[in-house]
Amino acid sequence: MKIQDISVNIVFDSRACATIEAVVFDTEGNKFTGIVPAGKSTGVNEAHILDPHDARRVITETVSPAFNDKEVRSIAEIDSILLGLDGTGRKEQIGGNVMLGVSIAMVRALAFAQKKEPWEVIRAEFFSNETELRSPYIFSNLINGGAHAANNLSIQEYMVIADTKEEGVLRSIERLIAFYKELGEDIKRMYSLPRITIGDESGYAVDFDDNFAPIALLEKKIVTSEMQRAYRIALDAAASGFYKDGAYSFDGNMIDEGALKKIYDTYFDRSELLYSIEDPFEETKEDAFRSLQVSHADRVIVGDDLTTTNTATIERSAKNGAITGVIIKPNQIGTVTESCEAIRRAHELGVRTIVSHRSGETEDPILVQIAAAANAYGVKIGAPLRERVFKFNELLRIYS
Ligand code: 2PG
Ligand code: MG
Repeated sequence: MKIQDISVNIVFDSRACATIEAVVFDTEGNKFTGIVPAGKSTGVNEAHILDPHDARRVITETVSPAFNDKEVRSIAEIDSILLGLDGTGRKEQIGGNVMLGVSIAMVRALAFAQKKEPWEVIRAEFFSNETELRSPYIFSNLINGGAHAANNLSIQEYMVIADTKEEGVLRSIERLIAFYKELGEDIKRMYSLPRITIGDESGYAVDFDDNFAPIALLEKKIVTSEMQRAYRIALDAAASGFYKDGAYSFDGNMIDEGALKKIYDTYFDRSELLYSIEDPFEETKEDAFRSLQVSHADRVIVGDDLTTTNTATIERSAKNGAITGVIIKPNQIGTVTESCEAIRRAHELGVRTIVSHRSGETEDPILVQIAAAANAYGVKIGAPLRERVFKFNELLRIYS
């Protein structure tokens, strides 16, 4: 496939913040796009993001000329050109958002040229050992707190992990939608609310009695609706968001790391269905992650801000015993190639991979294609409402 040139549209994400859509044209006049989402609870080591207007200048002046009239054959080749144009670890020169938008659009261009789906092209290049197509667990964020909601919860996300394998993806999503709607009615009744607010990822965002109350509610609802075989519970504490000067702000108190660990211990003891906790401590406190993982070897501690989709960091944290699960967010690292390498290494180390959206999302569903290519353990895609539905729909296109 031969590239003609690359341009960019400034578009808006689900929080109405400006982001970029890279537009790649091949020499036959076909056009391919890639849109970049944005996080709010971001890790300090995430790739540098250029302001969309600067991104437009960089694409026009630097990136497009590098691809002009260029024959490209693989994702790795394209991404190595992008990485070469930047030359910095944190993508400070051309920006992680510029790289990712172009990288995604190029995957679509390659897929079109080969008359394949994006996941097939990604698989052929990075995951050729995967022979079957296994649908991922859906991590669906039904109750929002932390930076994603204006309520009293320190913990950012209360998710159900829906098993899609037994009943198939369509039936699982139908059931999840019904569960989500009923949960909203339950919360209204429980707290006598005339209406219910939702957060950035479409989960319910009301005040609760304390940070455990949403877990208790989900556990009870799963059991009463007889979904124990299909649903477990996952948290994303996103603890850097409620950490300041050595203490965590939790249930109205400032507490230290040891006290927070004890609280998580009781959560695991009180909730049989609680399976995983993402970023339980501030993002540099790897020892605390490890101590929680060691105490609960049958549960999964997940790195996100801790690991920022960086292969070397994932390897270090996994070898240290700090995590047995990891979040993969392409825009934390910058290119599709680096995201796939991170997944590949995680799988080699026996770490469960969960390919994730950002709280500021768009209509671009590439994360689902990457998850399908890799047979990732899970996809983390919010509650089944509003713009979050686009990722559910992409699952349906691939798996049903
Ligand atoms: C997270 C993400 C997505 P954000 O912390 O895992 O849920 O949030 O995109 O705001 O970083
Ligand atoms: Mg997270």
